[in-house]
Amino acid sequence: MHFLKDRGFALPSTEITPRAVYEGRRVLLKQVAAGVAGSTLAAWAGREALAQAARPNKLAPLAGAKSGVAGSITMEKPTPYNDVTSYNNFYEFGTDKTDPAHNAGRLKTRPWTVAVEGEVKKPKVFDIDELLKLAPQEERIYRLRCVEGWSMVIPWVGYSLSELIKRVEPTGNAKYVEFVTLADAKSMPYVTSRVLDWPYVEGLRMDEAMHPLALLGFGLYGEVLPNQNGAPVRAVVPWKYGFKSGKSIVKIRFVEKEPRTSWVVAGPQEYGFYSNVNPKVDHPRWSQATERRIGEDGLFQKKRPTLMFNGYEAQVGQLYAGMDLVKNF
Ligand SMILES: Nc1nc2c(c(=O)[nH]1)N[C@H]1C(S)=C(S)[C@@H](COP(=O)(O)O)O[C@H]1N2
Ligand SMILES: [Mo]
Repeated sequence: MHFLKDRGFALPSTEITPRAVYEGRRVLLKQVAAGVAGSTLAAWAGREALAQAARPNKLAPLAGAKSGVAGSITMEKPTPYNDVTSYNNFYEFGTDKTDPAHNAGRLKTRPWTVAVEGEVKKPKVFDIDELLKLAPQEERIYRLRCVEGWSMVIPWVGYSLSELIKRVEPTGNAKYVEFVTLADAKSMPYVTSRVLDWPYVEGLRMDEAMHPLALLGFGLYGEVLPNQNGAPVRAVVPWKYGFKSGKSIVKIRFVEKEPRTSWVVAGPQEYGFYSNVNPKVDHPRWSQATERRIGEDGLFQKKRPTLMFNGYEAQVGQLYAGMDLVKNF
């Protein structure tokens, strides 16, 4: 099943995910029968080995007080640390799920600055250590639902993005926020590839960005972010598909027009700007009705139903009142 890997460069990410994983056991068994599942199983076994490995060395502690933001602590069981940090999407480091864990060690997270600019009264280049202390760090336990059909539960450490936004004072022209992430060919082997349009760009409408659940994340499991999870700072937007949550941010721009985000550029029929988790709107190539929870069990774990807005409907539903969510997918 070599071909999946070889075709990787020509296709959007989701095609790279072993189909058997998201289509379930029935398809996998069919493929086993056809003799093509070898590398799917090998990839899965390799990832399992990484996930089971003892934690190498702990990262610097980053304490977060339990958040009081409504809906910010899910009662679901957090995904084990080793799964959260060994099954990743961070295409700058490769397209296999274990590539980021293997390759992101080269990323240098100090010195690091985040330029906040555009339609704001107080533009500023923040040093990462200043940004870390801008507001009290909180622990938020969020579900993360990838557009590929898997999910995790991650105890993040960070603070509401709105804390930063308030301080830079957006002008009346600021309608959207654009996140630009690092594209450094020296440390990121895939930014010279054509997998995506680099740098990785994502964006939110201003009211979405101001929602208290939208997080600027600096850590997980009480420690600073591992590089593969987007160190030293990333966005975490729990009601949207995972790709909206850009990793290793270097620039935050306030703009008037909807940003041209990397995934919309890559496949506008498949990835919309809104990307709200929605079990009723299928991806053109697969259903979004269910998801596989990483780390819970083996490859044959029963799927869970996917929830509207990833379970955050009570908190964020109002942002989309009156909008056609099939058109604005
Ligand atoms: N810069 C950057 N950010 C990114 C990605 C990426 O490839 N590059 N992948 C996205 C996708 S598809 C997902 S599902 C989440 C995964 O976050 P995690 O690996 O920490 O679980 O990161 C998102 N942020
Ligand atoms: Mo994703």
